[in-house]
Amino acid sequence: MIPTITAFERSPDRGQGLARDMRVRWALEEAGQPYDVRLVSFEAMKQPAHLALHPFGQIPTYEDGDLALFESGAIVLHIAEHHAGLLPEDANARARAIAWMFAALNTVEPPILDLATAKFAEGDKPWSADRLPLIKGRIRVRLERLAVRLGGADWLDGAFSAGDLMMVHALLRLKPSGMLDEFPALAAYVARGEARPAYKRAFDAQLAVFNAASSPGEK
Ligand code: GTB
Repeated sequence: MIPTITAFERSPDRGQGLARDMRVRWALEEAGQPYDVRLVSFEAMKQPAHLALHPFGQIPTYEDGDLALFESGAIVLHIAEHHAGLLPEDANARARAIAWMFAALNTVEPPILDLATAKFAEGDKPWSADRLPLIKGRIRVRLERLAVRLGGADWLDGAFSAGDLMMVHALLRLKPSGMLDEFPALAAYVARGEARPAYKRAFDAQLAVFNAASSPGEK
């Protein structure tokens, strides 16, 4: 039995790996776990069949036998707990790696998401120009502290872990803004994540979906 995840039928990022199925694909690739993908349209995500899996009608979801999960963090943690390679064996190191997963999701990612919302969903609002520098300031505060903690290390706490996977993916969303380049150690950290063979396999798989949907003959 291999797990099935859901992903966008046609990703708004044009296959650049920013949608959250990417973190699940990446974790599965790191774990060496084959998986199936069910592609869903925006319409299908809001239909009862998908809402039964995901209460908010989003991707990604994860189904494995009797288990159905939503939330990319919960899915990656589940994969990491059931396969070697994404969490340390030592109990304290494991707890710290999980703390980095939460830090990525709860502390670093929120202002990064605010920036995307302010630019793309609220860019036409009269207050948008005032809000953008405030959000960028909040992101910089997080990046400064993260860069200090990373220091000259390759990964946040010893070997690469699910904490790094989540952090790198959250930071990737900043690339187009140029803000990551203000912190060369973090830009290099993200590049190290992208250079991992498992990341590349996951990226290529989701890009192939977008390319297939965009090829001539497809609607
Ligand atoms: N907290 C949830 C998780 O981590 O799993 C959030 C899930 C989520 O936001 N899913 C998005 C979704 O299904 C896709 S990933 N949206 C459809 C909807 O809500 O109706 C977010 C995302 C979307 C697009 C880009 N992009 O184009 O760059 C990047 C990220």
